[in-house]
Amino acid sequence: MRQLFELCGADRDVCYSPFAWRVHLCLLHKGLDFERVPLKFLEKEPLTPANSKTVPVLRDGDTWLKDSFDIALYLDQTYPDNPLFGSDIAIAQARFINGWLDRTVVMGLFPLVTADIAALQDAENGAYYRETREKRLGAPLEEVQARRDDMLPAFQVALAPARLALAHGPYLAGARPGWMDYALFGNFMWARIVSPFELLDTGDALYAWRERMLDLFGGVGRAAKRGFRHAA
Ligand SMILES: N[C@@H](CCC(=O)N[C@@H](CS)C(=O)NCC(=O)O)C(=O)O
Repeated sequence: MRQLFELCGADRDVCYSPFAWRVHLCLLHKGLDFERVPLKFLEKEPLTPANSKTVPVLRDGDTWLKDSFDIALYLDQTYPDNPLFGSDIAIAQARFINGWLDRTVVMGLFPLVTADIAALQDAENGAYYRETREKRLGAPLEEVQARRDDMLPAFQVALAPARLALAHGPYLAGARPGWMDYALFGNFMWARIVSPFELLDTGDALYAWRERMLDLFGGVGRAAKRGFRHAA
């Protein structure tokens, strides 16, 4: 049995964790079947076999894994066909990219949608989210998010390395998508599901890349349920 434990809002069909989306797409890339297990923030008990307090967690038979990067490495080691990375050098480079994603992209995106994420939670999970995240941000979520139009240009500039790479092929990994594409795209899935706020201009090479990514695997990203009201 293969299960992907992810994060959901009050509506269990609204699964938005950027890290879980990375793994979701890596599993599809490998052609592996899996069951999605949506969990709310405070539902930590199912994660204990992986010794984790965060999602994603992957259960692959008797093997329990945590951390999206370690899960991607495991998938390539265990199911070598159709590699996500391709070589030891690619893995080392991916570690650097993972750091950029987690520190620059996730941290840059989080303030832009932070109150929208709170709006998806039920009362108990919303209170947990607000308390932990307001401590992190040092201000009320709504106050931070109210400045998102001013913060957006800096976020778009921070994406420049990915934009430059797309001058050389349709995907960051080249002619076909790889871990790097899924890892960056997971963040756009996060934003798409939690918020109506548009991050990219239509003329941006990343906009066209995001459209291609939304179409992969039968359009799984495009079909994912969005949580905010008046969603298209
Ligand atoms: N480095 C981890 C990060 C995972 C992570 O931060 N997950 C968040 C959801 S996006 C989480 O589970 N948070 C639980 C909490 O805040 O209680 C990975 O790549 O999997």
